[in-house]
Amino acid sequence: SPFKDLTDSTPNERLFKLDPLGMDADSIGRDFQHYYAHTLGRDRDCRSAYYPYKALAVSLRDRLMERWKLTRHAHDQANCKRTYYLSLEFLMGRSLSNALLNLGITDEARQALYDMGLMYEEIESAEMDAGLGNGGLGRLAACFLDSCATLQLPVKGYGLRYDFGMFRQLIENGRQLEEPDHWLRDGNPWELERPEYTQRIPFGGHTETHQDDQGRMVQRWVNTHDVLAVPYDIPIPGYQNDTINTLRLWSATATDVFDLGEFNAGSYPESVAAKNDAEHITMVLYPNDASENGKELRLRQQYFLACASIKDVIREWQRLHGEDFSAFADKNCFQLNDTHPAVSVPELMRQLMDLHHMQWDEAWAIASRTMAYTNHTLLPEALERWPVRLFQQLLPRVLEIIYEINARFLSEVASRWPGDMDRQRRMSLIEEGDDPQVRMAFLAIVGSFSVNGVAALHSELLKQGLFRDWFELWPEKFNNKTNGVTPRRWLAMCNPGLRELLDETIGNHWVNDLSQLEKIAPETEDADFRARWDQIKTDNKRRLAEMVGSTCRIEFPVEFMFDVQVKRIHEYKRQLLNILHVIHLYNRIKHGDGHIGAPRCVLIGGKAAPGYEIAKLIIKLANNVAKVVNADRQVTEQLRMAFIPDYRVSVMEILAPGTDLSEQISTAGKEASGTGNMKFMMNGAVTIGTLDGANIEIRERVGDENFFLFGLTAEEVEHTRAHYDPNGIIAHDDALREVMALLECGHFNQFEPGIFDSIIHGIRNPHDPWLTAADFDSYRQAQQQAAEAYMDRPRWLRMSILNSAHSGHFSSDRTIAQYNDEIWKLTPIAPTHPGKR
Ligand code: T68
Repeated sequence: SPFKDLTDSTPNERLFKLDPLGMDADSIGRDFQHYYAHTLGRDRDCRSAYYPYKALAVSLRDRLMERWKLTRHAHDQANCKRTYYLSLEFLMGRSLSNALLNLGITDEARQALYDMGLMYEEIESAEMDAGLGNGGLGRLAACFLDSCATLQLPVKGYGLRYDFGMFRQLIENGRQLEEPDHWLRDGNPWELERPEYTQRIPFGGHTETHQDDQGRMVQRWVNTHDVLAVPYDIPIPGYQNDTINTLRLWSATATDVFDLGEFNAGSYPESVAAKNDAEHITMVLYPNDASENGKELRLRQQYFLACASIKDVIREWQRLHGEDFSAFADKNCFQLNDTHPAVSVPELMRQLMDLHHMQWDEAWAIASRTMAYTNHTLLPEALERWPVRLFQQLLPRVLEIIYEINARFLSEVASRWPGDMDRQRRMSLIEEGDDPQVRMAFLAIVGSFSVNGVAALHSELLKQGLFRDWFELWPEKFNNKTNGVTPRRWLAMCNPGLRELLDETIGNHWVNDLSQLEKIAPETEDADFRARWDQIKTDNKRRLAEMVGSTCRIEFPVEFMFDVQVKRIHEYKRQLLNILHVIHLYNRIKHGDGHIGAPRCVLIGGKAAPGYEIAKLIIKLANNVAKVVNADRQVTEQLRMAFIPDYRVSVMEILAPGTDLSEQISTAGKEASGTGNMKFMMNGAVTIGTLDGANIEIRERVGDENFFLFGLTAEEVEHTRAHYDPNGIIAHDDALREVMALLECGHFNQFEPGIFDSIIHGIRNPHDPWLTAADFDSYRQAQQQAAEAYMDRPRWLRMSILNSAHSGHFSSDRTIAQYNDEIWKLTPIAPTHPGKR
């Protein structure tokens, strides 16, 4: 200890009794100046926006820091139950504006900068997105953390600190190129390294049986190659409530920097090999959003997260309770974000038994009462299964425990359904075959007291399909938690114009009670209110158009309807259907149709997994169609199209407020929930969509007349498969036939013959799983209705206002309140900040 005398409290008092930092423009400005000039050492010659960003970020971090400690203190004092949100992905985006909003000092900081001659907007955009996630699943985790802090729930996020996040997407000649996202290059002012909480993570080796002190036979995992997990903490501020929760991200390093023996022998690569191997674990995020990749490194990442996080939780437990684990299950809950951290089930068993000397039954009673599992997909290709041989090599002790869990579980199945061997085979955690596999979803269900889907339809389909046997066995485990998004980032922060109108009309309590938006519904009948709504939307469209103009070099006129589809590129999401519709409109205009209903700007954006060839080809098609459309003066009077490169959180913050029509057009039964749909709705976009995922609940809330519905239902999709005849459909549908003819004659690939053949064959294939042709006509009609509605200004404005008004249900505050009421059962803790008194 650096302290002279620990019994004397004087040095501690001096060190830790700090005056609360000022939250006014002057105080913020003074700190900013100090960091800018003294810490960062910049002067008036510096033209980069990065250093002002950094100076402001650090000034804010100071203000978060004091509240952060108080929150930790309050949680310790309360000895409360806690939840840990385990996720391989947290798609945080930028933190600066969010920190300002949640600290309640947006205006003060802007004023401080203004006084120094700086522009906030420039400084804000100097921040890199923290892109530690693929899409919906990772962004959901980020929204959940915001809501947990806002509801003052003691919830901690655990994830990985990837050196490289989601790749950066460049478009060259219409095709996607991937570049590494080196987001940490200039440092990350929001993180706090905590080397004192480093954990040791074992890999490899083998197991052996030995006798413990009490003469019991126990297993030992020996000869392991260990890797260190170093935590980095990120503050998660609640909305103006002095609560700061924590996101703890683990970074991998070697136990030794290099092997001095190898170095002295002149073997330099060998001397650092172990370090490189270790650091590979958290080097890069796997960029697949909907297919397992079966790579050893991915399993290493999963175990690394599970082992480090559980050790960390147990370390904290021991700090407060010593070796007494009797109340552990009452005080701790792990929420598994999909099966990616499901190895936590056997890992908690391992730590309780091997490291804390518990017997199986005692350990199982704890583990199976602490874990809860959220499923995010029904797509079979996304269901994780790991080869048993990989487990054997990498995690031999964990595999033994999985076998034991399975043996005990299967005997439970046998006594419930005697002789039903087929059921035992179906439900086994191990899928037999030439290369036996561990079924991670089943492991998660066996080990959890709660299993939930992410929208009503999805949760129903889980019970009837994928998890049918399990629902029959344990119906009480299954529940639904319809997703939500945070209204702080996705309304208050990204749409300041609308925030002001809402504050003026209904006060500002909607920011953490979004159901209050209902109060603006009557305003639809007020022409002045509609005019202001219109003005705000138009301003937001201008901002969107500026971004499209500067990144795609295509002009989007604000009078046109802005029709937007942004999400990962996947066949089931049917960006192709959207493109076919653009080709249809183009074809009508070229045939002299002087009026396609409403002039339109179609915007598509999203990343394709690097190995997903068809998805990459869909991007190429979108770009080629856009090129033909935008090059034709006759067409651009009514129709324009752009593909926005490198779609990410900070891009959505511009898109959601400026969108008129939100495209949510997945094949019914395939999109578990969708969350982009909610962000658009909140910001007054009208949805064109299928009865899929949360679209169904969106339509229920907003009313049929304010939603453009089309397409087969999930049930009809399943019935259609048996007798699907896309070529018959194409032959009988003039519009679709002409679209296909344009595609097939190479009109959009004149100098690149044949490149779209696989897409064309896909549409014409009777086994097309996504039934694109089946929904085309109904989609075209719904689009026509949307265009007509758009041209009726008062009608469209009413629809737009009502979409916002009824979006309250889709706040992640509501979702998290339900997780807490029905799964976690945590008590909110309110810390008090001395600055408040
Ligand atoms: C999404 N899933 C669902 N997965 O597709 C979406 N998968 O409907 C839902 O709204 C969202 O989750 C939130 O519940 C994903 O985003 C992944 O990103 C993913 C990543 C790795 C492996 C598998």
